[in-house]
Amino acid sequence: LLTESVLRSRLGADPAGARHRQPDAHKGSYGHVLLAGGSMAMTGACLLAGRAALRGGCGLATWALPEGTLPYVLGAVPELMLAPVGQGGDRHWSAPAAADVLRLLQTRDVLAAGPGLGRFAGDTDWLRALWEGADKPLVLDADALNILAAADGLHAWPRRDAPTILTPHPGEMARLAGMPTAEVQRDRLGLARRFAAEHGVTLVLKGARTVVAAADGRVFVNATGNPGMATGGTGDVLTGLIASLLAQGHDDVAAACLGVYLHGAAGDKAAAARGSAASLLAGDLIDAL
Ligand code: NPW
Ligand code: AMP
Ligand code: MG
Repeated sequence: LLTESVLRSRLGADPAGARHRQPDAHKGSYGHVLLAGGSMAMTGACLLAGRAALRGGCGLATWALPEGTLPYVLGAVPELMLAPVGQGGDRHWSAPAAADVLRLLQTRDVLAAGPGLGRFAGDTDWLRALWEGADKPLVLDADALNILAAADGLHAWPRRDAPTILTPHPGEMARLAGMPTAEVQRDRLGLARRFAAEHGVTLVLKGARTVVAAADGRVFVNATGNPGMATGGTGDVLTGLIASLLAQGHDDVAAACLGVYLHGAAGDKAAAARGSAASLLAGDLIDAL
């Protein structure tokens, strides 16, 4: 069970919850997150992930987005840097953009891909290029997981040398594992443990009582969070937060455990402040971080 006292020491926070920052720190000291995602109708996902990454403490965050969507997001999150990729005018991802993402990653510390991506021609090639080419920690969420599932799963894909975190909700897990959602929910712990070990990844199976499974067989259950978090965009916030913790040097299992704990705790704090879980917005979690 993920508890506050265990995680507080891992996070380097004092008893009041404040996180230590070196007095002579600069923005390069805390890592640079690269996000790849977004499409014309789902620009919010990476705006949320990017803001969550910065609130999570990383020094810099860049969002690689289809070039044609740039005018629609300029200034929405001023702290977030924007890197237009793909063919001129693209409002959705295209397969050649994988090379652009890998080029950007050379000067960043972690890649998180998937939020708001949608499906596009050549998407399996795109994801496979990132899977094989990214020599930094990789977080896959949302549509990246759906692409993975449609590509016949991970069986035929090589093991990655760098850490890999997958963050499916039960619907995405069902697609990945090739079973109905109800079956995923029947044995969340067992399924997460088997999947992580079989594929050599850290698996974050989201939903009430999120399960984190490490490739070495360890399994953690999170107790923070509330049903108010069942609202659009909260998963995108988690993706940005986990990427941020990776960029700051936490290993994959620690980043996943800390991320889900803090994400749920932020949801609880935000729901209490608002007085109603039902009114919670994903952005409230970011402010509560
Ligand atoms: P059902 O209905 O039970 O059969 P999808 P998505 C299931 C982006 N977003 N327990 C459930 O299935 C994302 O980043 C953009 C049980 C549900 O209907 C993605 O790119 C936003 N079942 C894209 O949208 C804000 C559960 O999964 C189905 C479950 C699509 O992502 C919103 C839905 O999953 C969004 O984040 C649970 N706890 N949770 C933006 N502002 O830009 C989920 N399910 O079909 O994969 O769609 O998650 O909305
Ligand atoms: P997503 O479906 O990708 O937007 O992710 C939803 C996020 O909200 C995940 O982090 C879930 O664990 C969290 N969440 C959704 N419903 C609940 C719930 N009933 N209790 C706690 N957390 C939840
Ligand atoms: Mg999601």
